[in-house]
Amino acid sequence: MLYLRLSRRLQPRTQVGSVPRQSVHKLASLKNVRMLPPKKVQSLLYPFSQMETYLDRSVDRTQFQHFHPSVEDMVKAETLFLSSPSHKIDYYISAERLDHVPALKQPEVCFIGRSNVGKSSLIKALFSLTPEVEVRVSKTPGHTKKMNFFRVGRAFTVVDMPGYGHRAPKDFVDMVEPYLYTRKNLVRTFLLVDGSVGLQQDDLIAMEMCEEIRRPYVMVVTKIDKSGYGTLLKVLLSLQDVVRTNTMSCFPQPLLVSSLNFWGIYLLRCFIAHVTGSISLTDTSLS
Ligand SMILES: Nc1nc2c(ncn2[C@@H]2O[C@H](COP(=O)(O)OP(=O)(O)O)[C@@H](O)[C@H]2O)c(=O)[nH]1
Ligand SMILES: [Mg+2]
Repeated sequence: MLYLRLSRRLQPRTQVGSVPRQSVHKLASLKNVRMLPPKKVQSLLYPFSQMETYLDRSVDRTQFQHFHPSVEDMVKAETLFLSSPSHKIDYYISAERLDHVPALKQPEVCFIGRSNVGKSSLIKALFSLTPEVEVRVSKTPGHTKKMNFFRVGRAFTVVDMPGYGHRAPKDFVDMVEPYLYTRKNLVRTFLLVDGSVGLQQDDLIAMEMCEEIRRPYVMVVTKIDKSGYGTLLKVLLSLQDVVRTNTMSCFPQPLLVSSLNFWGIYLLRCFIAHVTGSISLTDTSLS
């Protein structure tokens, strides 16, 4: 009888009209990831490490490891991406115009890049511990026409931006550029480039714009699951070259991610937690 009552209690409740709880991906949390074979853990946590063996000896590795937090730091950062009654993570608001953007005090990070580069998918992967946060991922390019704001408790906000390039240059010029110039609480811009196609003309223009704005930004290479290491290394080295020779405000280390299989998601969570001042890193030996 007691067993029956207990098991009934432990079963998820589905009320009429309530939103069914979505399941959390098994790779969303480091708790599960750390139980995988060490090589797999290494590639999920430090995606660059799997490419290192293919890199010519003459290439300086340290430029790819400026930010190299410990696993413990990543665990600390992960707790910020877990919603709780005292630390609610939710979709907050969308803005179609700059004057609709809410004034917020907490630090903010934003994701920009060409349409279809994987901005929304990346934000979804970052929030995968809280899958009920609604992040729209489209099959058609240029879907995100609004700036979408997500609140991570009182710690920081994350903004998903309309893409540039295919069919969406106007939104970008009208909204994204003035936002980047004027947003006071913006602490970092993540500029995404598609690792399976490499730097495009539009990406170079976006980098130029970020340079003009002179606020700190970071290159993020997306969809690294799509191409082989050879192609990816070529993309990475040419990007590194552009960053080294043409930029002042860009973080020297591009971050590698795959939202599909979670490579680099834990490192990026830790980077965001760090730049928003939400955690202090304990192990900074390589950072
Ligand atoms: N293979 C792969 N596909 C991805 C990845 N991230 C996004 N995509 C796909 O790329 C398309 C565009 O993604 P989306 O996040 O909507 O791009 P956005 O326009 O920049 O927001 C979708 O079909 C995604 O499923 C990734 O890491 N790997
Ligand atoms: Mg999108």
